[in-house]
Amino acid sequence: MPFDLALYLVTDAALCAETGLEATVEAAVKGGVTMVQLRDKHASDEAMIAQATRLKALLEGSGVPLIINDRLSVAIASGADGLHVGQSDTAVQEARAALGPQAILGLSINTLAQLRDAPIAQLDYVGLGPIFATASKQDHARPIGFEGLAELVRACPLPSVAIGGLKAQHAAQVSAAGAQGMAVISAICGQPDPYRAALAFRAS
Ligand code: TZP
Ligand code: MG
Repeated sequence: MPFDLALYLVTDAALCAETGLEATVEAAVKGGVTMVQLRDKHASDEAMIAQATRLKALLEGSGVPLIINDRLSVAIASGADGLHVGQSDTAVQEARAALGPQAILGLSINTLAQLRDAPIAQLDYVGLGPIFATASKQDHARPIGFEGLAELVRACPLPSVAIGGLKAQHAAQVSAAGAQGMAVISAICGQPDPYRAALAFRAS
């Protein structure tokens, strides 16, 4: 499936609780979100498969891919379009072997050393960050700022998406650093109007 990293929504069930996860995703996609990642550190695999299946149905025909965070088995069982792994999750080679060549596979990168060690040929994109400290991810790595982002982008042969504390007002800096897009949780999840929150990114 072709993909566009421009505005990549990463979900947080707790933050989305008031609006509802599906309603949030639906509104955000109407507002211009181009990729959706289902991320849930607490749900059982079964609950996550059920949620992914609902999101996949909701996104049907939109051209917006559904990516699963961390859990290879959930990505496979739900028929999601891809998987995003961190440095200490399932190895990229193992994920690629299990998912096949068509799946969209992304990896989180925080340092040049991690980029050097990444199996680039097995990956479709990288997530670079965190740009800023954020309450949305526990024990996140050291923030890299826009200078760190630009340094990683220069060294990276793959499309990249910046993540961590990003708001619509940062769009120009992300694009100046050379990343293809922005990944966000709290700037859309838990906002009173996720449609307008997404629209704000596309307008800036
Ligand atoms: N990985 C690095 S920072 C982050 C993840 C999943 C959380 C981003 O959330 P927010 O609310 O957009 O800062
Ligand atoms: Mg992870």
